[in-house]
This record gives sequence, C-alpha cells and structure tokens, in this order.
Amino acid sequence: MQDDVSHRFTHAITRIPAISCVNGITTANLGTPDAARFRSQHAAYVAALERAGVSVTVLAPDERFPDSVFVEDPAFCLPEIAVLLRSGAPERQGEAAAIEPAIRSFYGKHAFSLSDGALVDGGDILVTGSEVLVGLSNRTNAYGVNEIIELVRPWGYKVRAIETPVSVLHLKTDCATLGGNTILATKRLAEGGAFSDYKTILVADGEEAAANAVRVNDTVLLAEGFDQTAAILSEAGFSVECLDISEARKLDGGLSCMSLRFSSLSACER
Ligand code: CIR
Repeated sequence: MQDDVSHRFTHAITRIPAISCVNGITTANLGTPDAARFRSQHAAYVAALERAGVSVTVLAPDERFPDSVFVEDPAFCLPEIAVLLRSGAPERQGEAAAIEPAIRSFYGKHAFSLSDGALVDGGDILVTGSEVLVGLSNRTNAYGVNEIIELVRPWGYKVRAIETPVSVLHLKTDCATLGGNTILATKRLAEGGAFSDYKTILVADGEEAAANAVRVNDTVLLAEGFDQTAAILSEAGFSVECLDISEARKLDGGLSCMSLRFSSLSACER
C-alpha cells in the first residue's frame, strides 16, 4: 500500500444526475432537488476535479436509479483492484451492474464482485495513508467488511471495521482523509475513538455537513457555506475550494459521494 493512495488520483468516474433524482432517498428535510440546478452544480464539480488534476469520465444519467449520481456507493477503487459493491439500500442494488462497464474499462479482470449476503456502500469506506477503514452502518454489514478484507489483503492493505454512529448515513458522511495521518471529522464520530492514531481536525460546531469533503491531489473540496471549517483547513495549510452542492445535500449527498477516484495502473503493473 502506497502512502498517498488516499488522495493522489489520476482518474475519476462521475455520473450526471438523473431527472428522477427528485425521487432519491433522503432524510435531509431540505426539500426536493431541482434536477437542472443539480446538473449545473455537478458540471462545476467535474470542472473542479479536473482543475485538481484528474481525468474525469462522465457517465450519462441513468433514470432507472434516482440516486445514481452518487457513484461512490456502488464501487470501491484502489490502484490495483476495484470491487463492485452491493448496497444495503435495495433500491440502489442495480447501480453496481450499471457502473460495471465503466469500472471494467479501467480494471478489466481486476474488478471483483461481493458474494450474496455481503452488503457494502462505498460511502462507508475511507482509505487513509495507512489503512482502509470500513464503517458498519445500515448499508454495510460485517459480512461485507470481511469480503473487503479478503479482497484487498493480497496487496497489503489493512482493513479495520468501525461503527458508524446510528444517526449517520455513511462513515464518510462524517469524515474525510486529508492525506498522510490527518483526518477531517465531526466531533460525534471522532469521540468514538476510532481515529486515536490520527491527527484529527474537527469541523466547526454546527458545520457537521462540511465533513463530507474530499482531498484530490493538492486540493480539498469543501461544501460551500461552512466558512469556519474552511478557515480551519486553510490555517492548517490546505488549499481549499468551496463548491455549491445544495442539490446533492437534499439527498443526503456530499462531495465524496459524487465521484469514484483512483490512480489507474497499467495492466502490466497490476
Ligand atoms: C442514499 O441514501 O443512498 C443517497 N440518497 C445518498 C448517498 C450519499 N452517498 C454517500 O454518502 N457516499
């Protein structure tokens, strides 16, 4: 496992929001997303990923799946392998098959599927500089974690399961890796002790949604409107770019959920 696998990326896969996003799963109570506005915010997100140095594959909208813009959930990508996942949300389980052709175009036979009964959402997987943390949640079960452990072990990745707080959708709803040994997290997640071996930067009180950030190469993408957390990160030396993701937030989504990021190795290196 390379130290910078948590934030050094060459490629990303995204999917344009479906018009059917108005029927997406939500607990947010922020209203119904406006599909046109969501698409324009998504285009700005793709542009930000490109500015951060990744080549972005933008997939066509998939109206069958209202939440399909959140491509992070149906797959998990490391430089060496990808895993097609199975969501704990039954209405999202078809998304792995929908994204499989894009994953195979990069990974070929190095893309694996989970066994029956194993449930994992990509939003529950956090890759740090030293390990892979998998959150046990309503979407991810222990069987799924064990499958991830077995699949990544040959490449030297250590996997640790941690509890996602009950009120939190996914592990990465409340945290992000900032590279090396540093994690951005909410207080409610950090106080469980899972990050005791890390330097933890806490989001400001009242700005919990800022924790669903993403570091891409030398840029930390942060949701707009969380000025205190943006200042904390800037003062800590990070280059922060804020993006308006109001429509994704209406579906409990954040910045990490809308892309699958990876460094693509050529076949002979795998
Ligand atoms: C869902 O409930 O599955 C979507 N409405 C939101 C998914 C957000 N994904 C993520 O945090 N990785």
